[in-house]
Amino acid sequence: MNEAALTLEGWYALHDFRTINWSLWNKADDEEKAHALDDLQSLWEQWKKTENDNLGSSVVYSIVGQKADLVFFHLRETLEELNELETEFNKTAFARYTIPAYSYVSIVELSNYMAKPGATGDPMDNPEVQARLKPILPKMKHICFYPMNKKRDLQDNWYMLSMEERRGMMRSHGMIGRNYAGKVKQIITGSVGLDDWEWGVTLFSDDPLQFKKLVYEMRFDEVSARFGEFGSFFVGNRHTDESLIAMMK
Ligand code: 76R
Repeated sequence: MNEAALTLEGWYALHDFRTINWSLWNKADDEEKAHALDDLQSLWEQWKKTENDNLGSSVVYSIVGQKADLVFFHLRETLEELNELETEFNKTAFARYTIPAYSYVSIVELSNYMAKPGATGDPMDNPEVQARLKPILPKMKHICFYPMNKKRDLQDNWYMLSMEERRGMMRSHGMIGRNYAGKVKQIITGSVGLDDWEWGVTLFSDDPLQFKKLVYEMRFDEVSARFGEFGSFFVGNRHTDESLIAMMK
């Protein structure tokens, strides 16, 4: 059997995409709207507290285009906590005015392709590794999310390549990525056995054009050009609780 890449896992991730039911919202009276927004606000306060206590992280973005209107992106220690907060959200008066559009369940993942040879000790004891596995999500202006696979065709099967071949390609991938340091922040979440694709790719930037530049440049790199298969792309703008509430008013 071929050598599997070793992976380290951190917080579980839920990308919860919702469409706003505007016709229902527009029919609601002022009292119903105020109740819905109060519910949303108090849940959001809890998410902030969880983040301040370093027990998880949450961000909310609008989605541009018709695939969804909002994405709630949560990281938590356990799958149970993700489930609880999803149910808690669904119970709010605000959720009554939303329709599920798409969701993605995965876990923050780091692989050992770029590990320094000869490194000793348990990487889980390394504070830098811990910070990457349990990240406080960036509060940058834009988000881009898409799921992806690596191909398993007869000619191009990522999983049949040797560790050396894969490491070489991942090095080239990482070199391209590094050119975007400071401009794009990426969080790779693994989802083999958890959701329909193998990874979720979440990118954050203050300039949405950098998503296009980065993804385009990677298309020419062997690991994406030969092996990458991509799902739907979702792109949007950051919401704070104030901006979302203002938008609904
Ligand atoms: O661990 C590291 O961050 C260093 C090297 C690195 C790995 C191991 C790295 C760097 N990535 C890694 C793994 Mn990545 N990445 C993607 C996409 O659209 C496409 O073509 C692909 C989607 C983008 C845009 C991106 C960006 N990366 C992975 C994996 C797991 C592979 C596996 O295990 O087989 C996937 C699926 C994936 C996909 N990557 C970077 C970036 C960027 C910007 C970097 C540089 C990060 C930095 O140096 O700060």
